[in-house]
Amino acid sequence: MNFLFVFAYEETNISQMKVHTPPLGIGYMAAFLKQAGHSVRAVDLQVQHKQDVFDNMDGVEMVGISILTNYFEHAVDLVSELRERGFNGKIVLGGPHVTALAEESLRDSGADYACVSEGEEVMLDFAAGKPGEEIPGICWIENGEFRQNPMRAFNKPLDEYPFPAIEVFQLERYGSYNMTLVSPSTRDGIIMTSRGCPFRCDFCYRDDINKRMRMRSAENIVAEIKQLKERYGYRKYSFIDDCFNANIKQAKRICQAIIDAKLDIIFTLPNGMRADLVDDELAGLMKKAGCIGANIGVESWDEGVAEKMDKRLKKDEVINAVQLFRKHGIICTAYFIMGHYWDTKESVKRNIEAVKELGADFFQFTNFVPVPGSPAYNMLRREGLLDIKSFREYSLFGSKLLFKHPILSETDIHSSIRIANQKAAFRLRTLVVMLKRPIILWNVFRQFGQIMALTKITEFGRPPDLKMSTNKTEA
Ligand code: B12
Repeated sequence: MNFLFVFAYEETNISQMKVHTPPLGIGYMAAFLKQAGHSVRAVDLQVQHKQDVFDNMDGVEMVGISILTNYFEHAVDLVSELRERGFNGKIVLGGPHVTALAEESLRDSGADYACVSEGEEVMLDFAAGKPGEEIPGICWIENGEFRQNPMRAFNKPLDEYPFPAIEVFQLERYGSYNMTLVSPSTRDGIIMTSRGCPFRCDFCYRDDINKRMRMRSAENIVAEIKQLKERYGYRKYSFIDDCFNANIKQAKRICQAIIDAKLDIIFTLPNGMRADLVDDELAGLMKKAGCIGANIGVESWDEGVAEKMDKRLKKDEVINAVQLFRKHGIICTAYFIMGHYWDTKESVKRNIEAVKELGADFFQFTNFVPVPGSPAYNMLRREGLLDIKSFREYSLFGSKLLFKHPILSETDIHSSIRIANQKAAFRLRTLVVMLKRPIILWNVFRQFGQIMALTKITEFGRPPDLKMSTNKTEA
């Protein structure tokens, strides 16, 4: 069969900065299909124009669209345009947003099928000619009724999966996750060493399958890196697991295998690691294996709020992890969420104080967005507290307040983010880190405009102490 996959994105937003990386979900599905002898094309709208979709429709029998929440409405537009242009093959939607909101996704888009959770085996079933109505993991609308087949079991070991077929993408158009740590021309090799996460943080998307963690063997990961190196010459890698060190022994095994194989790579861990699962041995092995940057998901500097978010981290554990990364020379960024439903004026102030107390190399403060498929989203929806007019409003940076916060207003949250980011940017530590690593200094200089816009640090004018308003009418 002939398949075309599309990664939904905002047409007007095609980045000149090369910060995007190839979507591995499509890469994996393409690998399964190609292995079974089918023809697969892909258009990634992060780096390509929508016209490329229409130009690639020749002979296509099924279109699969991969969707994250904030690009859902772009996917809806694409479905309509495909139909208007006369495509009458099946259109199947998938990805985290669709898994979380399958019925709404089908009703709002008019697509034929929605895939819940992972799509590799689902697509093989389609390719084998099975009707969607008989495929486990598939949903559809029939006579106005939402119908859903049972979930799949996903028992196949990850080591038996083919490596993602990234050749379906225009690889020269991509860049690196870590624009500040590497030279502008760097392209990342993207690796998923595991699927799923055993933790239950309430702001994070989870489906029934990825509550369970599945791991690849260290040997299998090394083999993929070797292949990427040989074929594409990547030297820098991003391991984009939900949580790289969710299993600390496995994280050590992977680093050790990279060291033993003398791969001579560098890598970063863009997603939040667990601070309570970092020890001296792991930080040392990470460094030896080539890790240049690691991020820690702190989320709140108020242990009570961290507990309510189900993050359950102690400040001591975070400080310890940061010190270990610093000791071993790994650049460490701490992620914080501002304006979580559980945040109070005091907890937000505490987050700002973390800049002084934690001593991470960099900080990233972003506003809380209730992500469909996360426990927080489900809770807010149940309680009737969501205030979402369009999924286009979803963005970690400068997003609208998408729910009724009992205490904080949108302005409170945005100004606290601004203050925190200002404090984080203008520190001796930042200066020292930049002076020690000229590439960081150069990147900051190069991207000054974007960084300013992102952190809104140009918008001074508010006193440095937080003057919060109360939003009692909305409570
Ligand atoms: C890399 C990544 C990104 C990358 C690009 C996405 C990409 N390349 O796929 C970037 C940086 C763009 C990104 C952005 C965002 N991300 Co992100 N990201 C990820 C991350 C870490 C890995 C994605 C990945 O490669 N997964 C591995 C592959 C194998 O899984 P997959 O992509 O889900 O695909 C499988 C299934 O979903 C399904 N599938 C997917 N597409 C399709 C299509 C069809 C037709 C079918 C049948 C099946 C199918 O089958 C695939 C194979 O099994 C995930 C976490 C995770 N573990 O997935 C978060 C994740 C996808 N991101 C998430 C979020 C929330 C975001 C943001 C929207 C955050 C925000 N609110 O701003 C931002 C958008 C930022 C912005 N302002 O633009 C959530 C998604 C929740 C949601 N409801 O959409 C996740 C799940 C993190 C989390 N646990 O909360 N992200």
